[in-house]
Amino acid sequence: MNGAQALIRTLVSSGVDMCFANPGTSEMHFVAALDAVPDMRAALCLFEGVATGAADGYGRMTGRPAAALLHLGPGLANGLANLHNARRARTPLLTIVGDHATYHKRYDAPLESDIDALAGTVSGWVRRPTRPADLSADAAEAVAAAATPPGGTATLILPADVSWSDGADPAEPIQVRRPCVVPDETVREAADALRGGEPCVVLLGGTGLRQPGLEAASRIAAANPSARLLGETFAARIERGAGRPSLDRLAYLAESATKQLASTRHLILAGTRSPASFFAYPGQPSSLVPGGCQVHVLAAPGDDVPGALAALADLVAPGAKPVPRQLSRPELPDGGLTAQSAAAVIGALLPEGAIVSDEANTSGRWLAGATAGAPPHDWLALTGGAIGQGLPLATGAATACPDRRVLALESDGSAMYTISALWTHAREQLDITTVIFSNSRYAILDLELNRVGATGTGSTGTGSTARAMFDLSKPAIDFAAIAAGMGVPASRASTAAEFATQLRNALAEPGPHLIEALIPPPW
Ligand SMILES: Cc1ncc(C[n+]2csc(CCOP(=O)(O)OP(=O)(O)O)c2C)c(N)n1
Ligand SMILES: [Mg+2]
Repeated sequence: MNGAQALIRTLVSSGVDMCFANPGTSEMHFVAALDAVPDMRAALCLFEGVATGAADGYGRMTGRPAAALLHLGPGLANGLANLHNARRARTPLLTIVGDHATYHKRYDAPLESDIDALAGTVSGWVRRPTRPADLSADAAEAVAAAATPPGGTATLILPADVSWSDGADPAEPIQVRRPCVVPDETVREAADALRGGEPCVVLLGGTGLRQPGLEAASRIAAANPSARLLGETFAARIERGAGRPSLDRLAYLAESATKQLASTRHLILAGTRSPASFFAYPGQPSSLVPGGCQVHVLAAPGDDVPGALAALADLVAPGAKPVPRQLSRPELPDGGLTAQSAAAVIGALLPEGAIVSDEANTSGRWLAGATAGAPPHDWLALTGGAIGQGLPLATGAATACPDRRVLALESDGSAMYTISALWTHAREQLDITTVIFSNSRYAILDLELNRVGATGTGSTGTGSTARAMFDLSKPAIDFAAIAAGMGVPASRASTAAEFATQLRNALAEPGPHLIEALIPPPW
């Protein structure tokens, strides 16, 4: 059989059976082989950043890699920002980048570029098999590399002639090692810190944010009054809502995070790294760890984080029970639509088992509080700060979990980066309701302009060239029209009541919907 067929058979037997693709000529034999191996599903994405973000969403929800099929260096480059977000989320993900035939590369044809260099920025594993006989074994290794805890992106560069030539056979899957068990002495060190009675924060991340880890952490906090729990600021996936322990997140703004951590003497890290300010600001510290605070790494992201938390709970909270959040929803609000009233509507209507893709940016300020007591749901955040993640991520999550409702909460500026994801929502008839928080600004940048101290340079007034760089109102972006143009039924809401009616209807109907929530900017 040819390389492409053997490759796809190897992927399927290794557990990779979903491919988000934007192919070109060099990938034609891969595309043709999809007909020969019907167990591999494929979804067409109209921009590579949609394909990579969708593979991220799929991997976050299944724990298994999806493949993103991309076209040479430029295709990979278009997908890099969401591969960066996936790397930060530690999502298992397989990138397959088609390349020129091996013998063609030296002619420096127009699409020739340094794919290895691009792939190296996001992948710990990059390989370019040069013979069909090697391709399947390399593919099995690529899947294993992507799935090895804590998870990451592996890139298989696929020369066109390796894909089209005969002489390939499928390879056996490679067993992936389990997360590392944390040594007893590491757990004891954290237990000593907790028993000392000084103010302690347990900072949870990665797999520590699923129910078993949260329950163990909740036991620890219940039995140790000096201990507080916090979740990392931008988590790949949190299981939250009624029946699960609730968790405050470390704040995005360094000023607020510094207050949250002030007076902490011991910071116990479980599945995350030592916290740092998102950006540097003149005169502000980069590390968020307060002076005099000792950092204890209970579990690194590739470790058995829930196991380490359970072992710690058994030492310092033997009889304690986790404290589940009670079901409580906000009242449906009246009046004008604002980010705050929209959050209350979402909290009031969020369905059980929903998956939320959160790229609401400044409009998301009230969402955590409004949804904390909603029925159980998953929350997926923007992990790497590269905007344009939310709509693709929703694509992948909905593909992975067809029996669950997906809610994409999107700010307007971010939505525009990868807006063509809506077309894939429609083409695949995915159960995704997209809410666009249309504040007609890059609102966060109004704030950041002040925070970095750039306002002393003449860029203050609303009529200034600098402020105009954040204005999305001239011309106004008509998201309802854009969505309708891509086959997604859409509506606009300018009062809280309209928004509630439209959201309720959208969540009750199958297939994709978009609601453009017309809200004022936050400042
Ligand atoms: C890939 C990428 N490009 C640019 C930026 C810089 N950036 C951060 S926030 C932002 C604007 C966000 O505006 P919007 O999505 O409308 O959210 P709002 O601030 O209005 O809530 C930009 C351009 C980024 N973070 N990532
Ligand atoms: Mg905006």
